Amino acid sequence: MGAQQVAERFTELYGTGPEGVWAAPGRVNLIGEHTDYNDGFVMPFALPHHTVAAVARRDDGVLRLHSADAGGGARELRLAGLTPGSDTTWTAYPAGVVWALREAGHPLTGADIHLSSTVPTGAGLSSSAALEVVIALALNDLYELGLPRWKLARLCQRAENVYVGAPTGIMDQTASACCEAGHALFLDTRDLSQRQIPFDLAAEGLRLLVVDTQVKHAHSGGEYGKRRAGCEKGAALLGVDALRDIPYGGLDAALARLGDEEEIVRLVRHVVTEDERVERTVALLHAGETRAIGPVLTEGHASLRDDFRISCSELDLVVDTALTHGALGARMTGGGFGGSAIVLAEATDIDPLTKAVQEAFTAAAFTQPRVFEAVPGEGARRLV
Ligand code: GAF
Repeated sequence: MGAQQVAERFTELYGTGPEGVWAAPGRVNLIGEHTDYNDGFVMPFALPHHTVAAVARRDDGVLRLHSADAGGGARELRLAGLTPGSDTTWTAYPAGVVWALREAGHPLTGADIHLSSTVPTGAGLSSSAALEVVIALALNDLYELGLPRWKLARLCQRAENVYVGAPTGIMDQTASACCEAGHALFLDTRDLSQRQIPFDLAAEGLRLLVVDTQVKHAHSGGEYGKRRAGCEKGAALLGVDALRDIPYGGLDAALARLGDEEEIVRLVRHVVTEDERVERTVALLHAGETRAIGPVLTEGHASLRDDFRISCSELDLVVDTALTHGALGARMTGGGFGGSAIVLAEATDIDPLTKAVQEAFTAAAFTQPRVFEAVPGEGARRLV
């Protein structure tokens, strides 16, 4: 839905026009999975799919929220009554951002908000971060808070961790807030330093597909938190602040020190090797060897499947089918337990490869996946 339609719907709902309209995208993570809460490296890029918000300030301590994608009328909340853990519906995300901004000392007095999104939900493509970041950016502009993008991302993460109760890292919010069109974002999640890496696959005759398996996932469920707790236990056993501090060259020695802690060994091995894969991907792209990142992506999938154990039959089927039909590389993307896979392939192989994946899903009696091409889009921005 375009900015004008969202603004018109806002006017129908609330009786007056919005003060502005903003957009924030979902993301695909090229490589660097479950490294962000280990202070490691990630490399997402923004999708063209985004969440649009029409917003106007209020001065009576009331927050009204409406979404074109959820049933029902506008939900009305009192700012003074916003309480972490009190809301298990979609409104917890925008309300959580308002809560986090106020808790950080920013004197918001209320808002009317209407939202509309094209980011698929539960697909591992960061619909939650898009929702948080669009609200943060709109309120930052309207209330003239002057917060830099990385800080907005941190506040959105706090909303998700504390208000919503999902123990996620900083990647998705930073991707939505800071990505640039035509680039992937190389982010060091320890200090949030960033490099925009040119990523123009079409110019090289390549394409990248997103295959949404339609298997829904949720990070407030226990498995994501268990992996995170396991990584933190690994860091504590090894005497480091975070697994980022285990150098790739010191991995074998670190694993030997973990002895018979088999599960921790697997988690540590994934995180340390995944950080190395991100650095290798950056080096290959820098050297103009884009095709050579394919096998790195595939290695990443094997590590997530066998060591981190967060893949599922549908994701494995996408990866295996794509590879046997000529893909250069393929992996699950995002938090796992369902969601989406990405496939890097020659442009000329895309149609037969897509057909092969669809046929494999039919043969396995799985729900048909949603397949689309991902081209790095713009980060969050004001539209009107
Ligand atoms: C989810 C989380 F929100 C991110 O912080 C990150 O941990 C990702 O899973 C896995 O890389 O998207």
